[in-house]
Order: sequence, then structure tokens, then C-alpha cells
Amino acid sequence: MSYESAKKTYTLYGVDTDAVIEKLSAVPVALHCWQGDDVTGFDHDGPLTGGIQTTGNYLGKARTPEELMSDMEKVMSLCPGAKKINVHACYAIFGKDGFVDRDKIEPRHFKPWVDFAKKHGLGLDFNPTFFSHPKVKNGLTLSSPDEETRKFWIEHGKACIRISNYFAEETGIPCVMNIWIGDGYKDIPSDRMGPRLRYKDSIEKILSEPYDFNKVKPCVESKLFGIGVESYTVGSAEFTLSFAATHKDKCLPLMDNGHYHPTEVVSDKIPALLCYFPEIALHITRPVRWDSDHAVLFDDETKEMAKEIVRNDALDRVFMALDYFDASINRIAAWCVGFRSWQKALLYAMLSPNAKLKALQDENKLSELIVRQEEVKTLPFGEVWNEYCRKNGAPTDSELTAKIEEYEKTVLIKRV
Ligand code: RNT
Ligand code: ZN
Repeated sequence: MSYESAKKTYTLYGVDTDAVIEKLSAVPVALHCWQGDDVTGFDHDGPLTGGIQTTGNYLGKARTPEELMSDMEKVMSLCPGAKKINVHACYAIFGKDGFVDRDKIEPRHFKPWVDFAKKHGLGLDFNPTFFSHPKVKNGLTLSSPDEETRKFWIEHGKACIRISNYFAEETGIPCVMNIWIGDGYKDIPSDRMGPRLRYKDSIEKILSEPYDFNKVKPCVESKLFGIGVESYTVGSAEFTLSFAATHKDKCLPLMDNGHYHPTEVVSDKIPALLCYFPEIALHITRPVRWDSDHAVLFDDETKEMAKEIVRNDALDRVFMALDYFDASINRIAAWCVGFRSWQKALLYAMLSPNAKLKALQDENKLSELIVRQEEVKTLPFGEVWNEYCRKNGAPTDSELTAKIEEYEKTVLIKRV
């Protein structure tokens, strides 16, 4: 079946595939730099901490800013759709002046990232790095009972607001800045509220750094548990959502779909939050049994999340970022499969006759609804996806493997 005949089929459902392709091509999704080097960064030699873990040892990990940026360029050329670049503070690039600790980082340490973003005409998102650092004391940062530790990390957060502001000013595109800490306890705590009150106070101090909320969008990300932090997480769902709700003029809630109990679904939480928040943010990932951060697939829950954004007309209210890291397969493949899967989910949602299905629900025609929902699943989506790839100058799925293998043979394999 060709694109033209697929287009005709969708017309019968009241869907204009050309218009959908054009619209989706302009919706930015943030590509995370940390898939390329297993969340290592350039400012430390120590291990990845904070209760997160990358598993696997596939060849070709990026070791320098040049390698990482060249890999990201490759990925961007292999993925259709508009992008933003998502950078963590540990990816500071220290020139001749040398190392600066996280409480003292400045915009100039991220100039190469700004140059990189400008070269591709893209926006930049940012993240303070509250892990993989000797000043994480007993697993705690912003919630630590030790004042000096808290102060160090508050200063880091403030420095990151200034850098986010620099990103927004330089690119002309708002910068989403996500606050996530791994603070918590492996075993049952004797005080659950104290750390949360300290965390609350610390975020408030970070957000006291001046910024224009139209340009810098701080977010707070919740979590359920981490490795070695199984019994208690300071930044739990209730804590984080309540913080965002009571600081609505200063920050947004961020939901990572790996950070909930296994039968909870973020797809159902998206419309709930959209009732109250003008804007929300997402980390799109794939948890397998735990917060494993496998590459995103075009699976049912991913589709359902995209549907909630699209059919609530919220593409401009939801900041979408990918967040996963897999070192067990070619990292470029992991990056591409995840980015492309989310693009597929958005395209799939936009090609659905959403208004008609919604009307069936409101008319209580629930038998017809279930039949129609199943009917829509076998529409010729693949042809429209291929056309979307072609229009965006990206390979189709069947062309992808050869491109990744070529890059592995000519570039990645030399990194030994
Ligand atoms: C960890 C959080 C957090 C990190 C990134 C690297 O569980 O999801 O967002 O993955 O900041
Ligand atoms: Zn996340």
C-alpha cells in the first residue's frame, strides 16, 4: 500500500494526514545527552550514584564532548521531528581555565552546548546534577541535615537557574530546568517529615534566584524509589506534586513514567494534572519491572500517554523529554528507537479520529466505542509513518539498521 492510498483511507475517518505530518514536524521533543555515555558526564571520574544505574558494556561509549555531540548529530539525522537538546550540569565543558565545582559553574562552561544548539537551530533544556559527586553526603543533598551540604547543593541549583537563563537568552527558546534528587533511605527511617521540610526549604531557596518564568521553566520530578534507596524517597509523588501546586507561579510538576507503582499509569495522570496546571513536563522512559530506563517502545502505555496529550490539545502545554539509558546495545540504536517510538506515538495519536471517539463516549455508545477503537488500530499507520520519515529526511524503519551499523563500523568501533 502506498502513502496516497493510506491518505485516502484516513480521509474516510476525517483525518488529513498531510496536515498531521506538517503539524507534528514542528513539535519539539528533548533529546537527552546522557544516553550517549551512560550518564557519566565530564566533571568527575567517580561512579554513577543517586540510585540510578546503566547496565551493559556495549562498545562505543562517548568519552569526550566532541564524541558525544557527533553521536547526537548522528541520532538527530536518523530521527524525524523537531528536537531540543537536554543537558545535565555534569556535562560542563571546562576549557583551559580548568575544573570548577558544581556550586560555582557558570554559563561559560556550557558555551559549547549553546554553539551546538545554535548550529542546529534548537532550544536547550537543563538539569542540575544532584548525584555522582563527593558532596552527596550519606546519600543526601538538598534534604541533608547537614547545613553545609544543603548549602552547597542550593548554590548548585541557583547556578543552574543562571545557566538555564543563559540558554533561553542565547537560543530564544524557553529552557526547561528539572530538579530531581535521589535523596532517601535504604531502610525504614525514623523521621520522614524532617527531610521533606528541608527539601522544601532548599527548593524554595533555589527558586529565589531571579528568573523570568516565561523563559526558564523549573520543574520538580518525583520518584518512588531508587537502588539502595528502597524504603523512603524524600521527593515522593505527593510531596512533589504538592510543591508544584503551591508554587505554580514558579515551577511545574514533572512526571517520569518510570517513577510510579507498576499498576499506576502516567497516561491517566496527564489529564488530571492538565485540569490544574497551565503547563506540565514529562520524562518519557520504559520501566521493566523497576525503574530500569529501557529505551522507549511504541507500546500500549506509550501510545496512551501520547493520546492524552494530543486529544486534550495540549502539545503546547506539555514539555516532553526522553529519559532512559541503555548500555547493553548500540547506544545510537537505543537513542533512535526511543526517540522514534515517541514520534510514532504522537503521530499515531494525531491520526486517530479523536473527536468522533469522544462523542461516542459522551453519547454513551460504549459498544460502538470499543468496536471503533479496535478498528482504528489497524488503519494503515505504517505508510503515514514512512512518509513522515521521508518528509523529515530521516530513514524509514527498514533503512535504519544499515545506517546504525555503518556508524558503528566507521566511528564507534575505533573508541577503544
Ligand atoms: C532518575 C530520574 C532523573 C534522571 C536524569 C539523569 O530516576 O529519572 O530524571 O534519570 O536526571
Ligand atoms: Zn527522569
